[in-house]
This record gives sequence, structure tokens and C-alpha cells, in this order.
Amino acid sequence: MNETFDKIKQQVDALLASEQADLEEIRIRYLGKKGELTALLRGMGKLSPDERPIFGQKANELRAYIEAALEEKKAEQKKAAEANQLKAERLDVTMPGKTPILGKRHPLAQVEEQLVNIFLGMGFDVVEGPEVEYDYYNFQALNIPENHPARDTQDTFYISPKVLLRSQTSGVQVRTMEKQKPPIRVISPGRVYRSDEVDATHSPMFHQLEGLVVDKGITMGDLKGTLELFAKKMFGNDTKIRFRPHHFPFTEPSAEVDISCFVCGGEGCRICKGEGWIEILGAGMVHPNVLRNCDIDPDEYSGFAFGLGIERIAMRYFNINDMRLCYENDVRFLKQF
Ligand code: 2NL
Repeated sequence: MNETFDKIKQQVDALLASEQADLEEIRIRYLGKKGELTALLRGMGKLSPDERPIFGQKANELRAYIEAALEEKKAEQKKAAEANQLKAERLDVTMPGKTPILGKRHPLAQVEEQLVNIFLGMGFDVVEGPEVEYDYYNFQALNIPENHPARDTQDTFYISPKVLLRSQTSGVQVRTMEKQKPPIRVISPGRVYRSDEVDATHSPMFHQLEGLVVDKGITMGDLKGTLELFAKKMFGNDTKIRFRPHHFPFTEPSAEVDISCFVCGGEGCRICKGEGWIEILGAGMVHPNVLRNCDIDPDEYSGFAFGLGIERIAMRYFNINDMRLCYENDVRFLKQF
């Protein structure tokens, strides 16, 4: 009798020695309905009345022993599992974080911001207006005659005979002159649209910044001084400017304005194509008809205006050789600025 109990006890001890012991399997094997200890208890009926109580006590002691051993092992296994989980999920707070990829402003936005800041510094206000514009504000008010090529549907996107996508931001300035009497000192940056084939220097959408000053006694000298200061701030203090005669319907006289090359200083190099000068904008004295159209008396007031292409300036400034790169948003391109 004792031998049988001892054998079971040894077996259980041996099974529980393994760390991964299957406790349920062991419980069923010894204490279950068809378990070994249960079977022994069932056989008790064959024992003599003297033997029965002793057998029963021993059997109960063994059951209690196995149950306690299983409990103990269960607690041990739980503790080990928790320790393992903690180890697996441990966070190394000293590990360096993942560096976020930092973007930056588009080269066109950078140049626009610089241009705007220079003119804000000279006391200009920024004005904005609709990109879908009446032909009146885009052409008529600007003294652009009915038969002018710019008005052709070949050059301008028309929405209806009287409504179009603005081909310059001048309309915003006409609207300003209608609302606000001189002194006027504004710039109008924004998108403009022209029906151009896409190539290295043309796009049907590009960005312009125009400037307008109207007051008593404004002269070409004010225009030159303003543009010279702008050129120095944008391209460096040694920059010179030069005016070449030109024609715009909305200014008289009109000029195209060059800056001395900011790479070679005028010697002639690849950037200025050996010229020493780089064309950057168009300008002139506001045509009396334009002032009149806005109910401003040209005998009392005069003004100057200028217009520049932001892409054009950005391409010179950053030495970009193909305008299309400005719109493709290729990170390899954008990273460089
Ligand atoms: C260019 C350069 C220019 C203007 C724009 C302007 C605006 C008003 C009155 C008079 Cl409200 N002029 N803008 C003046 C000169 C040049 O742009 O190359 N344009 C085709």
C-alpha cells in the first residue's frame, strides 16, 4: 500500500520538476475521474475494515499533497510567464527616437516670401484678388486695346466672353485704385494663367508679383530708387540696375529692367550668358488712361508700376534650368533649396 502511494508521489514530483509541466494533464492523470489515485480509492471496497481507514487517510494525504504541489507549480509558472512578458515588452527609454523627416518651403514660396518681405520693408501693403477675373480689370482698365494680341483666345484662357483666368495680377491693383484714393503703395503677388505650351521657360500657370505706387509727384526717379533698393536686397549690395526702353500699353514710358549679374558681377559668365546683365522685370510710369479709368486725375497724381515673374526670379536665384521642375514636386529636386 505504502509503496503504491510512494510511487505515485515520486511520479508526480518527477513530472512537476519540468518547468513547462502540463499541470492540467497531471491533475487529470492522478486526480481526475479516471485518474490513478481515484482508481485506488475505488478499489478500497476490497480492503479489510481495519485497513480501510488507514488507506483512506493516506490517500487523502496524497491527494492534498498533489493538489498543493500543483498549486505551487501553477504560481511558479505564472510568475515565470510574467517575468518573460516584462522582459519581452521592456522599453529602452534611452534609445534615440526616429528622426522625423523635416520638409521645407517650396523654392517658389521661399522666393515669394523674400520678395514680399523686401517690399513690406519699404512700406508696401499686400493686396490680393480673384484669379477668375473680368476682362475689364485684366485688359480694358489697363489701356490694353480691343485688338491687342494678349486678348486673343490663343493667349488667354476665357471662361466666357467677359470672364477669364487673369493673365496678370494688375486687375487687383485696378480694384485697389477704384476703392482707395492715393497715396497707394501696394504689391500683388499671385497666380496668373496664360495659354502657353509647356517648356523649360513657359507654363500655363505661373506666379507674378506686381507693384504699384500712386501719389502726388511720383517720378521715374522713385521707380528707379525703389527697384535699385529691391535689387540690392534681393541679389546683394553690389547689384546695379539698368533700364532699357520698352512698350507696355499700361505704362508710359515703359522699360525692361536688368540687374548686373550676381554671379560674375558684370564680367560675363554662364549664368548671364556672357551678357553681364540679367533681365528681371518690366516697369514704367502708370499710363494716364489707367489712372483716369480709376477716377484718379492724372494732372494731380502720377504713379509707377512694375511686374515680375516669380518663377523667372527663382530660376535665376537658384540657377534652375527648367521651369517644369517647379511643379513636379520631386523631392530630389525640392531637397536642394
Ligand atoms: C511685364 C511686367 C508690368 C505693370 C506690370 C501695371 C499695373 C497697373 C498699372 C500699370 Cl494697375 N502697370 N503693371 C507695369 C509694368 C510692367 O509687368 O512684363 N508685363 C507684361
